[in-house]
Amino acid sequence: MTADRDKIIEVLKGEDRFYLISHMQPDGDSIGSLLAMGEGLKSIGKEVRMFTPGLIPRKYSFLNGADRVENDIADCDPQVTAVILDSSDAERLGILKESFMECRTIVNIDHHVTNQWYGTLNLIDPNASATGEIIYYLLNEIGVYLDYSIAESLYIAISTDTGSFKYDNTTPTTHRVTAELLKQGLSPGTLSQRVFDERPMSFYIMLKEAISSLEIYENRKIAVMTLSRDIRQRSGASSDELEGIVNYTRNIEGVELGILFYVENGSEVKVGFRSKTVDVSTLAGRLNGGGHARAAGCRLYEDYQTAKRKVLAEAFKMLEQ
Ligand SMILES: [Mn+2]
Repeated sequence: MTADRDKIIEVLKGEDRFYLISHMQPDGDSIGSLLAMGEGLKSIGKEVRMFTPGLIPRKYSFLNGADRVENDIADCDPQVTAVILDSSDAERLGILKESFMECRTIVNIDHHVTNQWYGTLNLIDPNASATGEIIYYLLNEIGVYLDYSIAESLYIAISTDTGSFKYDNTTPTTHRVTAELLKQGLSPGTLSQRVFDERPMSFYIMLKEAISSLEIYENRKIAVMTLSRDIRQRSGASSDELEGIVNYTRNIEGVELGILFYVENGSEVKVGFRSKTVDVSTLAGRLNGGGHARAAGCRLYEDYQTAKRKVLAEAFKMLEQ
């Protein structure tokens, strides 16, 4: 937590113009938080532009405001307050980083324990299940009425980051906030079918490939799956459709740590970690990545075999402790 909270409330109330930015490879929390904050500030008369350095996954495009999110900025005015959401470090802003890091006031709102505190004002609450949970309280405090569409965006933010209220980051507060959101008449069944259950055929083609690549290490405590960009392209899946495949590694009985290697090319490998009890944010941190205790990731600029050797060496070390 941070002492900047009151100052951030002041800025949100007092300033008139905002750029809101969320991270690359946008997930439900980053998109939901961005749209809720954007629509909320607009509803109290603020001038708002919303940004994300990547395309919004199709399954979130129904959310109110999604069609107004921009991907680049040519005319960044450093006098406008930048509010950066759900991004543990500025690198997560990709091509937008340089423009927005020059803003005079940078408000950093996040719940990742690994957050780098790169804002001029920082509100980091690792106890919040999602950035959306933090936004819920901020919007209430600055006098925004949470209408149906804002509630829907916040519900998507919270339900995705808690894996439909299944992960250990789900707290009594999470449920209290969600209960308030549901009062707007949201339809949890329809939303979860749309966002969690229904997947494009390309996802299942990828899943089939991932499962056939399964390897088991360390007395069945570590499960590893590998996918290549080539396989992804052949399946027709977009990169956001990979989301969720990594969970299949952890869900194997007896497995403590699940790892998905996603081979980008001959010199870059993306790695996803999932665990049942061990802290994978520490593991990812040792490999210059980050994330949460049960879900984290990193990126190695090596060929697949080298990257795999390094990652497994760290993983073995961690499980021995
Ligand atoms: Mn998040």
